[in-house]
Amino acid sequence: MKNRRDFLRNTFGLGAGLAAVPRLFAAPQESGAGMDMKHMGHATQRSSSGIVSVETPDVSQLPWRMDRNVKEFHLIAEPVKQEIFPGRVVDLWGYNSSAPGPTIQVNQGDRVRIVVDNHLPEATSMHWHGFEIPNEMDGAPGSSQDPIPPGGRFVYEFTLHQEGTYFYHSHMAMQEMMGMIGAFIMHPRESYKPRADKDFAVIMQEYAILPNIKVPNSMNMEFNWLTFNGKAGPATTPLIVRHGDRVRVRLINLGMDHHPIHLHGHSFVVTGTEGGRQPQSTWGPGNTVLVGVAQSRDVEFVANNPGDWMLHCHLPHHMMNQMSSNVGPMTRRNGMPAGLDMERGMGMLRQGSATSEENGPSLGRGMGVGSTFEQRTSNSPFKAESPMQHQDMPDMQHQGMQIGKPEVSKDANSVPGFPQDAFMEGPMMAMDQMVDKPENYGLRPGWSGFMAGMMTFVRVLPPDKYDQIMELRKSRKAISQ
Ligand SMILES: [Cu+2]
Repeated sequence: MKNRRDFLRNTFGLGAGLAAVPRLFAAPQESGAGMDMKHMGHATQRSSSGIVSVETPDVSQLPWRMDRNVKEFHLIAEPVKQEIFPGRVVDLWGYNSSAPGPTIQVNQGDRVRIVVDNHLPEATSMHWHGFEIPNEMDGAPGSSQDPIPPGGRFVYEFTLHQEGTYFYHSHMAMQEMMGMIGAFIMHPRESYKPRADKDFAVIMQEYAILPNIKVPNSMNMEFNWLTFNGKAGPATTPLIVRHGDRVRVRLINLGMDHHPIHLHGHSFVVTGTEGGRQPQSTWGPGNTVLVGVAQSRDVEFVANNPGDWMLHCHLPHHMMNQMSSNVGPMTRRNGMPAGLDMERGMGMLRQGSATSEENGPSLGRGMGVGSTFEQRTSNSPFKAESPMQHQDMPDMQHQGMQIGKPEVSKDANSVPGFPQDAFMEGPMMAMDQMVDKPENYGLRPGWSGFMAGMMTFVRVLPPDKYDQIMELRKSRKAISQ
């Protein structure tokens, strides 16, 4: 892209800035019914009205059946085992065996019925976030309905006149922090203009789960597992697009933090919020969008820059896995410190000020251990007996990890602050084989050592490489069936 005018032309669809790129879909018919999603799988499909289905990498699509003129869906609220990272299976609560729950896609104007069964050990209630529907269908427990008791069922039914990126979630606050959310896409009657060639949804969640624990601490105020569609990098599945595609990414956030989502190598425009499509007059170029709690943001860009581009939350701690104050020091201190009581674990002060010398370190709170006054919580030089200190440590394999030798200088241990990323990012953490999948095919060897938390790729591929990955995906699916 040469200049801003080109950017506007490409991104706003104001001209043929991409004439050299072959169109891969037939010319659309702008009229026609909404999309038929009965047979939608992972691959993008375009309806007669020019609308493409939304892909939610790592999350399934919820099937539906027609009951006369009503689209009927079935959701089961239940405890789930979710592998958020290779080998890290945690106990979450979600829908239909996944957290986040499966994605629902409907058309503007649809009459929709959603049967919700509660297989949780406690009451729940399903809220349809941002839906303009009758009050008794809103899912607000105690006011618009009685909560659904364990073993109970509630049938929601409404007509949807809106369009945009919505979501469903439990309206019980602690259950939200156990994973209970799913995307709910309302396709417009007529395709948005300009039309997208690829449409993705990414749900952001966060959990506080200490090492060796499987259940999130939903009471915690700080989080050490950050996920895109239920996976932490490098287990996230890249978004695969063709060079020249117009791409829409729908970002949805439900948690305790706001996430500045940043895309490398491209400028995008924000085209929609949790309230639906925004008028073009509001679109301005950017590369980072703050997705606040309970918000969604649609961004669109023309994938005019080939390569594997990171898409990630830009909060540094949200690009890490299993962060807790004891993870770094654990490798070089004796044993693991015990957690503290809840108040101190949450960083609530009992005396003094937060910035005082004795309290300062405990601001790395949340996991409990960071609040232990007696222990150093800053990164500190290795102890003499630490195996990590051996610079000549041979490359080794540990549970499928590649574990290469990090590059550190000879005097590293004498540099205040060392280590920062030396043992948390890079060859030490690479696990390319463990996260092998068609979408990762052809990434630079060792790539996985630098991906964690809310990180994934937008892979802008030439047509032949794109087709190759789609073929791999198909054959992989055939094998697994
Ligand atoms: Cu974040």
